[in-house]
Amino acid sequence: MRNIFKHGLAALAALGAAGAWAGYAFNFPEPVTPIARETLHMHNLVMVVILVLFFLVFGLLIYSFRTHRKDAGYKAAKFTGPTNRKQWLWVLSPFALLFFIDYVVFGIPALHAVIMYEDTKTDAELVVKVTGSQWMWEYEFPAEGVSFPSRLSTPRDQIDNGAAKGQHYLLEVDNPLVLPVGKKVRFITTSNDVIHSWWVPAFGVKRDAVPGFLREFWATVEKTGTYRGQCSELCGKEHGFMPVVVHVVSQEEFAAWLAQKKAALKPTAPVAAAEVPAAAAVVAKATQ
Ligand SMILES: [Cu+2]
Repeated sequence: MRNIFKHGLAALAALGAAGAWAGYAFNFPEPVTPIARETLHMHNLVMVVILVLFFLVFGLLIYSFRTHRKDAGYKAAKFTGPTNRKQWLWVLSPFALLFFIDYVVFGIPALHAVIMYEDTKTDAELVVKVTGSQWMWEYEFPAEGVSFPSRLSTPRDQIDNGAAKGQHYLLEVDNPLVLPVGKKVRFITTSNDVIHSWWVPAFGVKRDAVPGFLREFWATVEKTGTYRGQCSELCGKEHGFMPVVVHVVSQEEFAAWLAQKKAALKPTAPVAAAEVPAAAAVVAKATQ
């Protein structure tokens, strides 16, 4: 018994050691888009309300068990349902309270968040098409005729335990997506093969990339920096090897990057129907 206790303590101490938790944070990543901020706000609001309800209800239960017990001389009531006004009030008030919390306290901000999330078009200054494929992402700026693949750049040695793992192990790519800070970017996402999901936690956006469909989301990143994410829809054996890396830079740096990309890459032909390239491809195929 003593040994178990000792080993338990040692295990706890090991878990508590700072090294064991390196790379883990207690809270969510710092939100850098309006959507991420709103989502975190909703989460915090719900957590506070449900914790208050939890302690209130359990407090009442424990109080009731203690006060209304038989050996303290309490006589149980005989009624089986509410009969007078006071009893009806006791029955209906928790219902009314929960209704209010659900539809007003949570409902209004949640509705606001969902409407905001879906508003991909208002004031969007840039369109980026994100195509998932097994196992990499392809980014396209349809208006600029620029597209490029973004693949995992972690060396194979690190994956096979032949070398020490780097700081951004499995979260680094050869060609990161570059975006300007403070600009609303409309993302259009689709897939070449199976369902993938483009996810950057700090942006608060995660949207499935579904073959044959165009799905949208948006982000206005308010802070420059490098943001990392992952594919978050099981998409095959290298699902864990298609990270997302986004560099958010100033408008000038973005313009310079785009110009350099344009010059370096063979530009794709400007797409006439930029809104529906995948649909156009399907139609072209069907008419062949
Ligand atoms: Cu994937």
